[in-house]
Amino acid sequence: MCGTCGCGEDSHVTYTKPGNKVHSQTHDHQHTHGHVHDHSHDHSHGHSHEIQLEIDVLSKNNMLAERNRGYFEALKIKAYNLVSSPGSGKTSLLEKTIMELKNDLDFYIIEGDQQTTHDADRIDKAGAPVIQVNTGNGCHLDAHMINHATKDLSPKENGILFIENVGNLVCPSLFDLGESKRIVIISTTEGEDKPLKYPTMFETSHLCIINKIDLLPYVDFDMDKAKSYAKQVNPNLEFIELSVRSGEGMDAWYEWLKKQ
Ligand SMILES: Nc1nc2c(ncn2[C@@H]2O[C@H](COP(=O)(O)OP(=O)(O)OP(=O)(O)O)[C@@H](O)[C@H]2O)c(=O)[nH]1
Ligand SMILES: [Mg+2]
Repeated sequence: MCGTCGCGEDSHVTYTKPGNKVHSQTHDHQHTHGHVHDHSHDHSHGHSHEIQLEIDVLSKNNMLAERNRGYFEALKIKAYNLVSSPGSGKTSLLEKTIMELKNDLDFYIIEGDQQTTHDADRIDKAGAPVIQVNTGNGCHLDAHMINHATKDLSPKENGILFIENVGNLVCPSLFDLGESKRIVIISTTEGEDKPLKYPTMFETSHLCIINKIDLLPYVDFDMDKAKSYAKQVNPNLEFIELSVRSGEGMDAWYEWLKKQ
């Protein structure tokens, strides 16, 4: 987990709605977490301490995630946690989905990035309520951030909440946010071996969207292999192949969303 990647030390999280800063906060757990990275000590006696801290951080997160889940269920809100490496097309998928379905469905968006409000600005233009969570040094969203951002967004009953996680195929996989389903996106430019290299992300997802199929003629991406690798780590994973750019496959995505 983040104990090995340096994520979160002194993390200062900010919550921003396009046009106005909501507020910022320093995260408790990130400080606890910070001890894990004290490289001045002798590593030979630090491991059980590190493991205990990781367990504590994750169990606190899981408890908060269950609270979020209860809140979503009470309001019949479907919450989807979108995870992927940077640049696979998460925001593009959301922009197009909002523009094409906003008359039928109520969308609410939480955008996670280390810095900038670029993605929230894009979503705002597409026409859905959005809040940007900047995680500072942190490389994932956690259940506490979602709790906080959800209160600011106040989604209505029967709404759909998309949570665009920080682009990273490792740490976000360990943090339950209380989502109804987790959606992993890979794009054809990333290589088909990602499910084997980053198995936890694929193991914990319900749906795998394979984006940028318009680029298939130009890249060495073996679709069958990609799916079979993903099935090796998660036999129950569903797949949708699409291109946000060309629109091919978007209908299958919309059908999936509507049948949930
Ligand atoms: N060719 C092609 N390009 C795409 C497609 N979808 C997205 N892109 C491009 O891919 C780039 C990254 O898209 P984003 O939507 O910003 O990706 P992201 O996953 O939100 O990125 P981060 O938030 O930084 O992790 C942009 O230049 C998009 O225009 C697609 O279907 N085909
Ligand atoms: Mg994005």
